[in-house]
Amino acid sequence: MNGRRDLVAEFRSGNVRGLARAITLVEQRDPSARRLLTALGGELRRPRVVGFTGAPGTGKSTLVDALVALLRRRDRTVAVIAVDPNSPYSGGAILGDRIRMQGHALDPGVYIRSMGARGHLGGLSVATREAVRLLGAFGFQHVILETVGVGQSELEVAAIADSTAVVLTPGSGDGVQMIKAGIMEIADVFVVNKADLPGAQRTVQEVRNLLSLGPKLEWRPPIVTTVAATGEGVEELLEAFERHREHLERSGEGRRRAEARLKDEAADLVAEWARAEARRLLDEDRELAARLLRDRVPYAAADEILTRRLTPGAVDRSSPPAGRGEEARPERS
Ligand SMILES: Nc1nc2c(ncn2[C@@H]2O[C@H](COP(=O)(O)OP(=O)(O)O)[C@@H](O)[C@H]2O)c(=O)[nH]1
Ligand SMILES: [Mg+2]
Repeated sequence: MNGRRDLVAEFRSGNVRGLARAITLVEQRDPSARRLLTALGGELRRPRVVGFTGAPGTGKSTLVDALVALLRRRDRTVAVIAVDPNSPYSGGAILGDRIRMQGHALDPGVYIRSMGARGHLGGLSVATREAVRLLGAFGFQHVILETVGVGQSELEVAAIADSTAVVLTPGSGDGVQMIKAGIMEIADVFVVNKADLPGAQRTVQEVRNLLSLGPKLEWRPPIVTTVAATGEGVEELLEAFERHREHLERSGEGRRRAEARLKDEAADLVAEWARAEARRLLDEDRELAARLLRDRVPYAAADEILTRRLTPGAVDRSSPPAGRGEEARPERS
């Protein structure tokens, strides 16, 4: 129940607990997080953000761990967020990852946590973007996003990151799956990890063939082979990210993506708010609910909610209007 000043002061003090609390508030979609982000407005520095996606077990966490170690050897600070849309749990890393990442546990230049969905439909990508913003404001130079679960998170992480690596392993033969899932499009870099296992070169060739089927783009995603377990190839991976970053700057694609990200985020915030408001009105306004049930189709009710609530300033007007349902939680404290 700390007030806004405390939260801002705690965050600015550089204490990692302030950062952790702020990210938890963001994750809970607590309005005080938005007030913190607004207060930090002038201090927001965009960190370099890379994302890792790929099937479970391909070695993403091991790779991320090796990349963190490399960045630390170069005196860069780095935060890792494990994004798990299927998990209601959060606040700590998945057990296996936590054990692996323990080498960095006492290093203040490294921050690691996972973020789960906590039942907020669509809220995870809004929350992840805000967490990235907080990490940048806190001073982290790099942020690494790792997808934990499978599903939507691949595309969401790719939409947030500057550069996205798709991690494959030898013999996984999932080329067709990748095309189906739209994974080819989101890869800025391909990683064939576990190159110590047989078949790595064949997998590289498969990806090369798949790429040659696609449109000729200005940026041809490089294919980097790694052995995450020993750190082999991780320097090359970092170089590939750097080259992609230079391409983004040179081509104007980086600016285009940054603009798209902001538009996405604004639209997501409106959608998130509107959905919560609509649910609240439908739960609280008995007449509205009765009419909806009588209509048997939702269109008139949806229209009415829009005309009642979609007025200028509504997004910031967090006090609930007339009709006090017991479920209504005051958003202002
Ligand atoms: N042989 C081999 N095994 C690896 C390599 N990288 C990771 N692994 C192993 O693959 C398993 C899954 O790794 P993990 O990083 O948890 O995969 P994630 O689910 O994609 O995060 C673990 O047992 C790792 O030790 C590698 O380069 N070679
Ligand atoms: Mg993992």
